[in-house]
Amino acid sequence: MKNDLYPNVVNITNLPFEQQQFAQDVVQGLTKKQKTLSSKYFYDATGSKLFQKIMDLPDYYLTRAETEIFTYQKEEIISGFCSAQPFNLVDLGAGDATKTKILLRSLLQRQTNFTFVPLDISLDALQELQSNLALELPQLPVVPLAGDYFKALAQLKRESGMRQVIFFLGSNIGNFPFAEIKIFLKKLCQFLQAGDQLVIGFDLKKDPRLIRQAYDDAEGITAAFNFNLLRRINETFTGNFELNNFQHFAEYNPISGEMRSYLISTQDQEVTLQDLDFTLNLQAWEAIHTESSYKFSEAEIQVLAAEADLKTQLIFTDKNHYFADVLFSVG
Ligand code: AVI
Repeated sequence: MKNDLYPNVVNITNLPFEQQQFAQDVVQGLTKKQKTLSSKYFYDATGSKLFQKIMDLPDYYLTRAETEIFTYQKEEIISGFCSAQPFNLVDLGAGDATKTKILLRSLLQRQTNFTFVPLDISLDALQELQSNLALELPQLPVVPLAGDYFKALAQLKRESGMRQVIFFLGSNIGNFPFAEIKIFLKKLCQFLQAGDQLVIGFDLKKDPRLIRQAYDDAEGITAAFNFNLLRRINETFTGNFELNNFQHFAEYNPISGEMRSYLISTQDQEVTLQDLDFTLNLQAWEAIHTESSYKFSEAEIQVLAAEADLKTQLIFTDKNHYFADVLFSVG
């Protein structure tokens, strides 16, 4: 029996609530002519561990470049947003907040009046971060918020005279479909007022070979990260994706700046997701698009900012000019 709300999915209402959106997205994505799966489902416990490993890989330059920016330019970054007025430092998608902690230490040394608000979809990651901060920076005021970015931001209290400084690091902005970046920034601005600020991490356009290598690393960790999505679907919906019948493939388009990752079916095959009464037929060499990671030029960043009515205040880059953390002001 089909469900009116989710016409492509059978018996979806029998699934636990948190799996219903996942089920709908999987079936809709795999029913399209050009098949897709959303990269937002990479991050279960195994996927998050694999992403931690990716961030330490020699080929994945992004984390090193942004850490370099934070390490060597922390005082300049802090001077760009710090004020005598109290503020919330909101870390969107905080994870383990490794890079943010570099600034938090300096802010505490300066005896700044601020509250750290890590915001993450994963409650587990937030709890781990909170206990870690209690040990490492016991004097830091922390108000963690769990959930979807905008739902969690809506809960954020703004006492009178308080400013918001929002961090969105790690090139997470690059994982939105390009048309949605502008929409995301505009939506974010709805939570902000004149005087609030944003720090966004952008991966910059560079030698295409370097970019491609970062998403198809020599150790095969990114491939495992991509395959984990099929493993997660098998586990969640009693599926029979045979991982050996797929290939990880990554290609970069130097004009659009889009780094695309795929899972390619290496043979004709039929896959069943039992819990969803869903059967998928794949032809040999048919591709499932699993992730886009956009790269930007500084000019493109300026255009995006102008479209969202943000004013570019300062641009910080690493010595290789691989990555940029940009400080914007609102209003
Ligand atoms: C989380 N995000 C910014 C990473 C990226 O670079 O797009 C995810 C990732 N995918 C493959 N490697 C890393």
